[in-house]
Amino acid sequence: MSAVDTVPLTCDNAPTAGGLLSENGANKMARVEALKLASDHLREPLASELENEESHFSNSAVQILKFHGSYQQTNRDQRHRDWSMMLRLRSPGGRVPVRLYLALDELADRYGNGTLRATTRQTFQLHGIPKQGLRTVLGTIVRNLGSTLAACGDINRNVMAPAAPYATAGYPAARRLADDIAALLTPQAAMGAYLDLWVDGDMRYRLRSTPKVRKVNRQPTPSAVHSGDEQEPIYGSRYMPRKFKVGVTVPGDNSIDILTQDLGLVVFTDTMGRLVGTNVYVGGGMGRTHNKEETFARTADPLGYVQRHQVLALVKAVVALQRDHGDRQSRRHARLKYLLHDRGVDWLRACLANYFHGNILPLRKESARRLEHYLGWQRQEEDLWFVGLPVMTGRVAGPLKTTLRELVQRYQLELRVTPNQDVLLCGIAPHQKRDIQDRLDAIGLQPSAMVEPTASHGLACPALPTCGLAITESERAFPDVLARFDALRQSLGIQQPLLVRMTGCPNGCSRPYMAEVGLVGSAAGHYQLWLGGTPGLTTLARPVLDRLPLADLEAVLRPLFSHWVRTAAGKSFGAFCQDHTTEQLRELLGAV
Ligand code: SRM
Ligand code: SF4
Repeated sequence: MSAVDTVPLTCDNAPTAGGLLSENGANKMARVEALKLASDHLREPLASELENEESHFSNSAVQILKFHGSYQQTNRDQRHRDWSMMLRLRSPGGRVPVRLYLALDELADRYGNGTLRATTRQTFQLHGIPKQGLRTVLGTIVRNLGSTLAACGDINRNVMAPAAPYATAGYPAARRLADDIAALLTPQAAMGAYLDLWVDGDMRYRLRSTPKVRKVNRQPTPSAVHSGDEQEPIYGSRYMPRKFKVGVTVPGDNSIDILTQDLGLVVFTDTMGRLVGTNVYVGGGMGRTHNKEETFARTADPLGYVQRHQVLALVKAVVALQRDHGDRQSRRHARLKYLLHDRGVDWLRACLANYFHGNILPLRKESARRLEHYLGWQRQEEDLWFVGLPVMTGRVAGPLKTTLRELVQRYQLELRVTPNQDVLLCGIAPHQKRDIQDRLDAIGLQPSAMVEPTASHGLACPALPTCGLAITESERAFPDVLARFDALRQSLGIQQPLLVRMTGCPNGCSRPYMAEVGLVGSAAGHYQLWLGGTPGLTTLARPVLDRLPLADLEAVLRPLFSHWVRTAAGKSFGAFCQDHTTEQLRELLGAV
């Protein structure tokens, strides 16, 4: 009998059992909950500590700082503690206006480590900002129409949507819906604290609501949706139990990795491109911890189809349900995916009835999912083009950074970040194409070099030296790892592309558990090997080896790859792995 069979389908107000997890987890959770509650809607002790001369914040202020879009980090290459801040923006659908991009480019040079990093949730991070520079950097971002509010912390994160600026096939509707959801889930009281801290309370920089959101907020909602906190009606004063992630896309375009989102929406439109409704998926998530079986990566469950005028109400309802029922005793068990796992989608559906009075209809049929990367030159609309530029591990540095700045400045091109850590330069007039391509040629981005079979799909998280949770290298090792995969493919005559994702720990920031080959840092120089994800990001991969020495990559994978080309020519590697049990895959690997 599964855990789901034993749980009644009632929707009480008690959170799910969190007793599975360690004392430590529970203590930490209680501490973070208390800090949020005592923070005066995410103001203190951050505000006070910003005024002191210390090089770093206390642990308590660090927890609140996250909600403002920043993590305190140390450079792990140094023996001494070398404090600095990472800053993460929020940019729904990955859109970065010209003025903001130029400001970020300059801030990275003047205050940061001279690079920008495109993230797997479609925004930019700056690394290496000293505490004393934080106010200037954050204030400059806000004054240039950017925001970092709620980019990190226990709250709704950056809303994802296909980055491509296509004007048809539902793309504009998906982008608009992502904007609406981002506006709907913007914290209200925390926005006051945010503006006070970073731009002296200048309300001109308030994140504006959209007309649709204002309309929805005026409509009567079930009382359970309201948190009971008048200043922070959606979240309440303890905000979410844990991070919450939403992604929106169109049928067939799985660039946003929809099954990994807490809440995923697929838009359907009419012949005029207007939204008619969305398919809804709930309870995806990647984070796990090695050797803690109670933590796991999970793909989202289909919930059903919701009509246009009910979509935002449904989004609010799911957030409110997770706010009230997500586990606040143990952070390791606090994501929506654990509610789904423990209680099942039928329980969720029943519970949702308290929060949502609309109709959840049967799922609509979608076309097959593909990981769209939009690299190279593509038509945006009748007389406009965009060009997708591959950015290895999302790191914008050196000649690429200089060229991007020049192109954005000269042609005033909006930039968009893709979930594959690449950037699109948008709104290019036909007569500008030649000069732009000439400049790209000069940094090695000839059209043929923009789409490489392995690199154009690969992802790696930052890991060392900035990430405090990294066990192994990831970003710094990845170019070499990809080159080795390419050499292996070539030596075996393999034509098919390969989707490889790498991380420095099991938290899953580059969504490795959806890849055809996932390398997940497990010990210095060693990686857990996950196989069986598919090119369209439709299936969870399986762990096949716990400690693959990176040095032995070719020796271990060559026999399996040879078997793939011999027996399943034309099939993707992921599909080939799906046809085999984990035991069979292990037997086909070379000796470790
Ligand atoms: Fe992540 C924590 C980087 C996307 C799951 N993630 C971190 C931190 C902040 C480390 C920390 O807590 O101290 C990393 C900062 C590293 C650095 O030096 O910059 C970090 N995560 C990233 C980014 C930059 C990786 C990248 O290669 O781009 C991504 C920023 C996204 C953004 O713009 O918002 C990033 N992180 C993700 C994703 C993918 C996604 O959202 O689509 C996931 C898996 C999906 C999910 O949430 O389930 C992800 N990050 C985590 C987790 C595990 C969460 C969990 O439920 O267990 C942690 C650890 C935590 O929260 O405790 C984490
Ligand atoms: Fe850090 Fe782990 Fe995320 Fe990589 S996967 S950025 S090592 S938390």
